[in-house]
Amino acid sequence: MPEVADFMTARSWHWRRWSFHRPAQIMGILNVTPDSFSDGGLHLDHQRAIIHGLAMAKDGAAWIDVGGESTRPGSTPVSADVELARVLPVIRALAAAGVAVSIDTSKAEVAEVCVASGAQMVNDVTAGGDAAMAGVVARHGVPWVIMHLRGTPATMQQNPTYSAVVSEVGDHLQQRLAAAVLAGVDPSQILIDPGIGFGKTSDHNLALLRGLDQLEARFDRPVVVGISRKSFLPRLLGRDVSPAERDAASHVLHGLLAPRCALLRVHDVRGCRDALRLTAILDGDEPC
Ligand code: PMM
Repeated sequence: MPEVADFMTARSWHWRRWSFHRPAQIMGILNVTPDSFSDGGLHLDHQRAIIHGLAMAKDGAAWIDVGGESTRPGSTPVSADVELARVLPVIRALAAAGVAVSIDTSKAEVAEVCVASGAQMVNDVTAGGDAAMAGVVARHGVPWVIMHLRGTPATMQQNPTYSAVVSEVGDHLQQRLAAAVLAGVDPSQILIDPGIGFGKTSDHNLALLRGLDQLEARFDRPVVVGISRKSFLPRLLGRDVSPAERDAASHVLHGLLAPRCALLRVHDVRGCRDALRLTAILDGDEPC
């Protein structure tokens, strides 16, 4: 296995009927919540959520990531029933239209129902914090994004400290992966995500973005990255910028990150697609 991933060379990974590769594909964010940090409340109405999901797919998102519970710092959890009432009609409609949907949930019960209703991937910010999640993923045989999160959304930004953030995040994901495999998950089902903004300072986030090659090489799995509109961007920019005004900065990073990961989780799909297209053209690759 290489010491670091060679981002000059494209890579692909396959599991059953699903393929992932870098340069990255786009995963459009669809939060059917009242309180997500950027799009909270915008898509709580099912019809509006479905229209937005279809538009993102048309604009070039390979996946639409549907979530019914906010994970913003300090957010409070909701019940499985509430989460399902928010996401199920949206997942059913998008799946029926042929859109590849992932369900952004940390509850096995929610994942089970959503996958049975047409979701093709589970995006779990707690990486199996619910002990029953691995069983659901193993039984259905769908891809599973396991993300690094320190603490809980309620506590994660309270003075996060690491001595070597890239290797510590890798160690945590390795433990989660080992537990998943023990529960019957095939390692080829797994995608890994360093969890940008989840229990990390701006410096930690930057170190992780610079260390994606190490993470990919360590796991030989596709890497998922979510930086879209996150609060470390205004900190890096040195000025106050509202979430809705962070797309330009997000897309600069998306263009730079595209050769280094397999999925970019983004709010503004059209802008991201433009960034990826220009990056590909500049690098002499096939434009998306
Ligand atoms: N970020 C959020 C939610 N879910 N899932 C993954 N895999 N990676 C992320 O970085 C991630 C996530 C928080 O952002 P949102 O409130 O805009 O959904």
